[in-house]
Amino acid sequence: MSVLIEAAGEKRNGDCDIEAVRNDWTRAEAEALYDLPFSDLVFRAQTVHRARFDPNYVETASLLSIKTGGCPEDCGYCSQSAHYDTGLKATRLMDKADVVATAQRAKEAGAERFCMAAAWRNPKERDLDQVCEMVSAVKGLGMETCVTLGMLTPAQAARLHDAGLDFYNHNVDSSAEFYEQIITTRTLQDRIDTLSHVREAGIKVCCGGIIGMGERVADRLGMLVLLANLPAHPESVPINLWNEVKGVPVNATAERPDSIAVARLVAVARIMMPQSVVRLSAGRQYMTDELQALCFLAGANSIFIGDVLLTTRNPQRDRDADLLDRLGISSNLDQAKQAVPVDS
Ligand code: SAM
Ligand code: DTB
Ligand code: SF4
Repeated sequence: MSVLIEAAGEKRNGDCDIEAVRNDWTRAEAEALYDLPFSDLVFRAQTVHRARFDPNYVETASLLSIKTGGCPEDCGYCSQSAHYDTGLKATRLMDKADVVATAQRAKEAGAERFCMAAAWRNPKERDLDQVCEMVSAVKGLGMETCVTLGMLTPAQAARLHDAGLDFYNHNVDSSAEFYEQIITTRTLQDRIDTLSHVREAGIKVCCGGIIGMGERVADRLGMLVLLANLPAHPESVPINLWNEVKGVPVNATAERPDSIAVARLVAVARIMMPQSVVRLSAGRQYMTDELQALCFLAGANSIFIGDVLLTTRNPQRDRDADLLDRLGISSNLDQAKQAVPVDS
């Protein structure tokens, strides 16, 4: 295969850098990829994808909000921030037994990974004791584990690792410039510090961001450059399309990207981070089957299953199973014991 592709202002052979895992991406290169003729971009992304992944397999993860709302952070997109009146009722940390029972149901419904999320700035030691127990118990069910608890110290990351945690989710959310417009209570550098504590503890990194908050295409690409230039690429890259929440500041600026823009971004993420699993995360409720198919073609290879994400909606499990079936994509949903809703 030899396809000449214009990228970064120069003619490059489309198959020569498939093996390259780089951490020195420039915005100009990301823009040049994004602006390729659509067919060239998707072909290149699919070629990169096939070099490392089964193109007909999609990973399934399930989410649970183990501590909802009342969060001291002011993330301008989030239903759980105590800074905004979103109508959400804050809850206490769930009991371990309820978390494990929910994980068991998620496993039976076809989830490979179970991600537990808490609306904290950072976990208190007493809370971390309980989360570590939850992680060990969910791991004991034979599922991959992920938690997202806000900022961590190196010692807290080490404790989670010792409890058997596989992934820690902590997003950069957007470009450095746009980040400052949507979050003021913690800096991007705080987040990057937590990511390095997670990495140093030997936990795999899940890190991505959100589109559709009123940012420019340049911000979306700036976010991908940030992710791709981390010391090591995140093993997992969630791309969230902002799920509408009433009462938050982002409402004023939000503009949902068109389908072609979403597919282009996924393709660029796949090319820039060839070894990472790219997850179509929040916002699939707004996507047509055709757009999701295009995103899988562009290199997305993971989804959240279950009717609810944390506080917002997700497509129903049976609809996902039907879509993957029609696309000839296999997943753990095929092995699911029963077609039960994840959140039942
Ligand atoms: N509190 C933790 C934190 O922020 O680190 C973890 C939970 S937080 C809900 C995890 C991520 O979900 C955020 O960083 C953001 O990228 C994404 N997110 C939150 N609200 C969203 C929404 N309404 N639509 C899309 N993504 C959202
Ligand atoms: C991520 O990037 N997306 C997930 C997970 N990490 C924790 C969260 C999506 C949340 C969507 C908004 C909600 O349901 O409250
Ligand atoms: Fe809190 Fe996380 Fe929501 Fe920010 S995204 S307000 S840290 S729950």
